[in-house]
Amino acid sequence: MILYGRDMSPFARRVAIWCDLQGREVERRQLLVAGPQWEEIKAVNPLGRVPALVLDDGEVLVETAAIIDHLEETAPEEARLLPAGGAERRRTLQDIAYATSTAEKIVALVYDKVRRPEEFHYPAWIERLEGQIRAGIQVLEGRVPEAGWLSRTDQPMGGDIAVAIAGEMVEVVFPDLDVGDTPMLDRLVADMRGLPAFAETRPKP
Ligand SMILES: N[C@@H](CCC(=O)N[C@@H](CS)C(=O)NCC(=O)O)C(=O)O
Repeated sequence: MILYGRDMSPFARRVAIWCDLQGREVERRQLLVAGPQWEEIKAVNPLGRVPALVLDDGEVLVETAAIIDHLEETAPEEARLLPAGGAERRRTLQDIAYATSTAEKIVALVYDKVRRPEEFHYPAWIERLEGQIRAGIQVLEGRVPEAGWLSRTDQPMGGDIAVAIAGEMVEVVFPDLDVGDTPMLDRLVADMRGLPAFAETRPKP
């Protein structure tokens, strides 16, 4: 399989780590969704968005949730990273949902504050995004247990991957943004750094 998208994309990174924890081999194409590399991405996903996962038979999957759905459906039961059902699955999907919302706002802030020329900045919107990121990070902080994994098992699963990616991304990309105290989230990110798949995909701004 070939995965399009850089580690800087919290969504592409999630797919990369998910594949690794499931023991799947994936070739990475770490292309930027801007400049000349965008053409290469558009040849795979006409919308020019990542992640895009090209399966071994050439089929292209887009949208993180749809890609993860495929990975889960085709993995042997013991390699799945989502609980099968009930309250545990619901809780994990909500961990992922809050992490996704937060990551979307971090990405939006990158576009509005970093990529957009300064004369086109819209301060009220930037302030709104920063407030949403702060709120999202604090929701995630409240969902991380004092010890152990979000999965409540002896290993990290899908919720841990998504939440730790959002927590680390804000710290790497916007180190000066005040998101409040996050001791639980910091502990989770530190624990996740023990996994090569997480440590080796730390985004480089
Ligand atoms: N809902 C999408 C979001 C993907 C997304 O926002 N990707 C960004 C990179 S982090 C992208 O492709 N940006 C370029 C664009 O949207 O034009 C998913 O989960 O796959």
